Amino acid sequence: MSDKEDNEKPGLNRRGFLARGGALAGTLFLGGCDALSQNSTVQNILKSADGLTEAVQRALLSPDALAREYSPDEISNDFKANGSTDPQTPDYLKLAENGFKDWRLKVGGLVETPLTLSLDELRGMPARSQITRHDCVEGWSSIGKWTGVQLSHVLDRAKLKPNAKYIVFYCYDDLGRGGTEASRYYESIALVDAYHPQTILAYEMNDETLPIPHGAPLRVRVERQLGYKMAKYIRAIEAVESYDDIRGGEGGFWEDRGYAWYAGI
Ligand SMILES: Nc1nc2c(c(=O)[nH]1)N[C@H]1C(S)=C(S)[C@@H](COP(=O)(O)O)O[C@H]1N2
Ligand SMILES: [Mo]
Repeated sequence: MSDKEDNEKPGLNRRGFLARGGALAGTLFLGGCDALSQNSTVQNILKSADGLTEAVQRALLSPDALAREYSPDEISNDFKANGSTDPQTPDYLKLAENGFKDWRLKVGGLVETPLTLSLDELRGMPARSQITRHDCVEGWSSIGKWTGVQLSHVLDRAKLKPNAKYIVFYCYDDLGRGGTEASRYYESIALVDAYHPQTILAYEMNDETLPIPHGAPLRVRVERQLGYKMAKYIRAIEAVESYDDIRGGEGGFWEDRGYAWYAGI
């Protein structure tokens, strides 16, 4: 665990929370002479400092916990497709026309080795499958099986620079209908989520090639997060130190329109 969670969002800065917890505990122990620790108020505070330590540990450990995985018979028959389901941008249509043979994933930003990967190259990397539940903020859920390469493999191949803190996904669909780069879908996640074992770049859904409504040719699955974090129609991945200067500055298409950046579940 590093500064991955140091995401500068009010109320969500686990590091800040830890720092404050440590300072509080330190103050109490420094003042902890016998007479003081007999005092019931002080005892209660000491107890709550224990609770605080536990809360800090939970807060620090929980990002690594796995999302529940389901059995094949629990897969939804009609997994809902949401948001963009049929991108009409000219570059996307051209790629779709020949089954995404010319599609390439660009991996850049704060990396030692920028990459350009074809679907075959991604399929040639170690694959992971998982059956998980997708929860959309709009209030629906569906269970599906996803197969792809762990994002950590791709990032390790590109070798992140030490100052990289977030991974940004740029998509082909112009959900904002602005007709420009700026109105296309994008998302960002912290490194702790990017390196989570269930965070995969999926090219298959339910054992079939990922269909267009669900993000062909490649979408990310970030299983501990709400649906809008899981960018579909990915075209590029960028490692950045901050997303303040990207588009609306809030770290994602929906975030720029008021959604929370951290959508952990
Ligand atoms: N590029 C892109 N990614 C996207 C969206 C989108 O509109 N465009 N919608 C998001 C939302 S709100 C949800 S719930 C999921 C929907 O994924 P699905 O269509 O596979 O159900 O994709 C997310 N990723
Ligand atoms: Mo969603």
